[in-house]
Amino acid sequence: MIRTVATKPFPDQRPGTSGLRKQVPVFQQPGYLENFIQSIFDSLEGFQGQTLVLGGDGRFFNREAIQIVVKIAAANGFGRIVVGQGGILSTPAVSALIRARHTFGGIILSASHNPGGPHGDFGVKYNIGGGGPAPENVTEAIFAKSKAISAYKISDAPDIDIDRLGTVKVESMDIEVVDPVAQYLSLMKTLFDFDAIRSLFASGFRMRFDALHAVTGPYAHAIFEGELKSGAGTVVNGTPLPDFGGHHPDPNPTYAKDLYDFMMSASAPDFGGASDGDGDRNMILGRGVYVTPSDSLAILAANATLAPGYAKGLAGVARSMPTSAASDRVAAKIGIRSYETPTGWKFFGNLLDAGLATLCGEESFGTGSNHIREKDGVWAVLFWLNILAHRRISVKELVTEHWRTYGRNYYTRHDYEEIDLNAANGLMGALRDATKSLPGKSFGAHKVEAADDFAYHDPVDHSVADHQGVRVMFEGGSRIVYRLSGTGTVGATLRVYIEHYEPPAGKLDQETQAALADLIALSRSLAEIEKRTGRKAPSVIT
Ligand code: VG1
Ligand code: CO
Repeated sequence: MIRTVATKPFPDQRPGTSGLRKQVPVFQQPGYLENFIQSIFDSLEGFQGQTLVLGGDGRFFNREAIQIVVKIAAANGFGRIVVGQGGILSTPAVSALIRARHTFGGIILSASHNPGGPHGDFGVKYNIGGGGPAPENVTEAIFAKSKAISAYKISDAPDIDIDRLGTVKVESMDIEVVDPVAQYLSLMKTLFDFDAIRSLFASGFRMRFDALHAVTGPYAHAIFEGELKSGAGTVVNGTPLPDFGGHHPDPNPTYAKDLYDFMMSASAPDFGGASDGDGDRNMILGRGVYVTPSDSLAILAANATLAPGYAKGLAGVARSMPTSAASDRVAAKIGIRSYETPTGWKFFGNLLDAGLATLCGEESFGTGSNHIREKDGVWAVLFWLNILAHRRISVKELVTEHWRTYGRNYYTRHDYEEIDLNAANGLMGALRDATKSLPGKSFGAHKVEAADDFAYHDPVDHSVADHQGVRVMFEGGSRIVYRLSGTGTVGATLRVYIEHYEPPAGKLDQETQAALADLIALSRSLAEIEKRTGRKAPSVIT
């Protein structure tokens, strides 16, 4: 039976950079998840009888949330739900399923790289029919509905068995429980040369993939060990756990430290990769070398035609504003378009749909292409393996060769987490004001060429997104960028992005923090970080 339940709005349901992300106890309040799901449906039109894809990253509250979404979708008139077995689907797998099955949209239950467990975070993302994150007009419409909601509709049917493959019914809606990996794997086979990668492994090439006890475990076991015969034990931490084993499921040198240290050790294999909670991020390492995400995007762009899915060449490369300009240099050299968008994958959607860009990337360990409308961790690892299978050189050689051709964009991101919200807003306000007076000023060897608060004019739908971060650009291509995180759940997080360009003939083998030392010091004094936030140093450096 369908029930209509009276409810009151929760005023804090504004979706951020990627969906609504809150601490688990917030989501566990009676009616909280129900309200948000009903608000999503209230903001949509024309879904009666249509199909919705549903899955999550297996974190704490995933299974309960799946049942609630199913019952609200049934009560609101969806015709079918395609759900991953056990409630599991990575973010890229959801995007792939939406596209392959031409569904109305999808719901992803994840707080991505944020920790999970009873005291961790939970999240809900709505993806549109093209497979990408809901654009701003949709998320704002959801927020508006959430502020005015007075009731939600829900079926009182018993819970469904999400562990058994097959189709069952709730009210008049079909629920199809599918293998989370199958369709994704078939898509990867159309893009990459699996035979070449198999021969690479057969030749003795060794890798380690760290799934960080998050959603990519099942994908990695099936694809690397199963299809590509990478060898038993290639995948570590391959079982999704509700609390990710107590760790941040975030593939960077800080939170994937075991993998990082292993790759820097004497017993390192040839290649290392990791992915995040929901499977859309990636970290790439070689023996004794860590590849920055910005460099990874540039290197994939420069070598893309080695992969069958990109053999005809790229239309263009898009990167988020704080991402280093390394990919711009590749685009300029091979004569393709390049774009600079605000942070967040949703801004790539129009460029991909319009065929203006093929590859996209963010400095935050996100890389992807027009195969779906999300960033894709396992895809990035496969792309690297495909390139290495053809080049048969080490990761270190490939990276060094790249720098010798294009120059090196030394790059680091310094995060100041959980700082006071007012202090953070004051700091950003002061920087915004300073943009007018900074151009022309010199700080040691660095002369400011331009400064602004980044605004993006979408070339396809002509929408404008402003206040996307303060950029201070110096002569010679160095940059400092400041912005506040849209995904944190406690206080504010200030992100400071620091970059210096060294031409091909310059010093290419310095340690990153050392190479950037004077700009790092300037990034702190320019924004008065210690005075305003009390922090002498960042909490995370990537
Ligand atoms: C962060 C990253 C951003 C990324 C976003 C979602 O956002 O900086 O590049 O798109 O997370 O990634 P913010 O606003 O906290 O800087 V994920 O893996 O959560 O989908
Ligand atoms: Co993620």
